[in-house]
Amino acid sequence: MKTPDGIYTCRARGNFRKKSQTPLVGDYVKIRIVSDGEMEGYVEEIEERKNSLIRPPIANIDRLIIVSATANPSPDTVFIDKMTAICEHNKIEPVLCFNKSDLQHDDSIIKEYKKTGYKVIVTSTVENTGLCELEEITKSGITAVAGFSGVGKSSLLNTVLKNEELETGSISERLLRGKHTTRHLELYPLEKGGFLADTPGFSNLDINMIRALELSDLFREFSDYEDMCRYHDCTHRKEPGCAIAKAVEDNLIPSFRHENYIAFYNELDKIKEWERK
Ligand SMILES: Nc1nc2c(ncn2[C@@H]2O[C@H](COP(=O)(O)OP(=O)(O)OP(=O)(O)O)[C@@H](O)[C@H]2O)c(=O)[nH]1
Ligand SMILES: [Mg+2]
Ligand SMILES: [Zn+2]
Repeated sequence: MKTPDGIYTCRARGNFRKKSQTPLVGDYVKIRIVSDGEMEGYVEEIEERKNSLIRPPIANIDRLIIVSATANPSPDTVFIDKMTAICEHNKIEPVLCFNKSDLQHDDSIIKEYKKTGYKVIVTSTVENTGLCELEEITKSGITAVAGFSGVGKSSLLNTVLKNEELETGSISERLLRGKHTTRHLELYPLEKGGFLADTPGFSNLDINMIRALELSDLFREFSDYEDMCRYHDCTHRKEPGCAIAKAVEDNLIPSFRHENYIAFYNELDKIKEWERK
């Protein structure tokens, strides 16, 4: 735990486990110092969280940069759209980053995402492009990254964190020896006051905490149209006179965003209230 007097190594006390509460990276906590010389203590209390995520497991962040690679591996809209919905649900600002723009790729997904209203940045740590924008976005507050393994999260953060050297590695190195992949989540301070969190890559995402009826509010670009649906209780799936479907037809909303919305809605609609996490 970081304190004005330095960093203390802390254990969580048993009473958190009873309350099934676990301290997360990013938590503000009260600690009891056990040994000043050894800089050891116990976490006594977790302050109320502004927000928290299950994946990556972090609390109190201001924004989440959802990192995809333009190629190798190619972007996955299901992952991106689940992640943006989870951010909206938790009132965390999502930023979409498409890295490895130096590789041969198809621009269409990037163009489509620009229609959603989310901030989109296109970067390459090889050609050093888009990195000023990344620096600008991360200069204040707490920023975490999320994305598949190998998309370049640690490489991107290294360009902003001038005096840290986060582990990075090629996909083949990773598969062969399991090396250079990020294994733990850590917050790194920036000179100007912000913090950056590097996180291990992951691909499976649960959206069970979201209710089907809430979902359309979590697709930001839908808000411009949904008041114009013929039925006020339109779920924007197959109803006649749906303004979302019309906006998709008019190329104002990406069709894959609407398709993902429908798939997520149908998935969430099947979940019983007591099954929710
Ligand atoms: N061509 C290209 N390769 C890149 C770029 N950025 C990173 N890489 C390479 O992609 C590989 C993976 O980069 P990492 O930064 O380790 O990826 P990561 O997202 O942190 O991966 P995990 O820690 O496993 O989640 C490395 O070999 C990097 O050199 C880029 O802009 N262009
Ligand atoms: Mg990494
Ligand atoms: Zn509708």
